[in-house]
Amino acid sequence: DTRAMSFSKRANLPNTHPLAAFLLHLIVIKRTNLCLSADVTTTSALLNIAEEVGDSICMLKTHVDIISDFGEKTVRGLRDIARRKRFLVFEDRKFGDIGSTVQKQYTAGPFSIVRWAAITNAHIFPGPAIVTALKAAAADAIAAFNRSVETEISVGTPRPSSDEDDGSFDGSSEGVSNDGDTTKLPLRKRSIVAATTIESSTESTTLERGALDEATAQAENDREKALEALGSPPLARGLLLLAEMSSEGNLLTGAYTQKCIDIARDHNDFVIGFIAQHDLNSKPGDNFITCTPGISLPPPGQEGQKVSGDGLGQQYNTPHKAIVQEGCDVVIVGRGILSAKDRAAEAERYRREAWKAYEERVGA
Ligand code: 5IU
Repeated sequence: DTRAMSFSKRANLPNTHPLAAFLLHLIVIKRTNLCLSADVTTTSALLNIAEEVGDSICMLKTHVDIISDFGEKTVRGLRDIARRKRFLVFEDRKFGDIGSTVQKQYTAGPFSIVRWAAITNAHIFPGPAIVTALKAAAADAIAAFNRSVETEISVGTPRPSSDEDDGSFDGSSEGVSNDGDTTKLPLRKRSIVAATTIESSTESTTLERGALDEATAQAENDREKALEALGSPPLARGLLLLAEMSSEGNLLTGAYTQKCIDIARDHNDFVIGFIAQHDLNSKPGDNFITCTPGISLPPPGQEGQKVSGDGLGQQYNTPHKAIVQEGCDVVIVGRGILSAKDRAAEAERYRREAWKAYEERVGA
């Protein structure tokens, strides 16, 4: 039963996707199961909020199609902050088309999401091919990236390490100057290991498992050391399936949600979890991460008050209800944090509440 299980234990279950294992370890070390929903419309607003709340989150959720000046600056800026503050980037793209189209939407166009977002999500109403198509596109993109790294290493021009160290990549050779250090071969090896894991799931993390366990165990005392031991995210991509929504009258219920679980089980080498309003792990072996939007807290000093919605269909629950009663793992918060006067302090308040709720659930 994953509800009563600690995140560290879940990270080490067999068949845990390397990216999921990384995220679970990160959550434990940073003591945060909070995801910020950064629904802002400019690059500078995005980078500012990422910088302000980065320490308090495990994941930052974007909607890149609302960023008016999206470009290389957005990608590089976000990558730098994510690497420094240690969080994963999740593009809330909600893919929902036939396989051939979503592959292009994932890898091409002005956004080329696969390059910079470790995690994205998809609806399953087009049928299971949406998952296999995105999985194949991710594997291709990673393989192409590895080939380019190999080529550059063999001709003695390794890519700057910053391009690989955070599990993001460019897919283009932009020839950024570097220190010319050709001894960085382990990068290539690591990348290749990671690429095979996207096909066959777990092999790569077992290698580092001992170190990771030690890292999470010592996180209590020395967070920085633990983060260092955790290292960079694997060069892998993961998908969340939209199993349930928070909005009033939505149609993602009953048999539809059940179908979503079936598809996730069939593809747990790529599907790392769900966007859902409650924990959907029910069979032995299920270890999906439940990420839950529609979360808010009453303002400080008004604890008894209920925040019910936004007048546009959104419905809210508290972190406590989502995590303890419904068994959700990661809470996704947008306006609750974005509209606060002190956004860093408000993110910390959400982080504390969500983490306390998790500890209550697992009896820590
Ligand atoms: N979001 C939801 N509910 C859902 C799904 C996605 O709110 O069921 I699927 C997104 C929309 C928005 C964020 O980007 O999560 C929630 O923002 P607020 O916390 O500001 O309501």
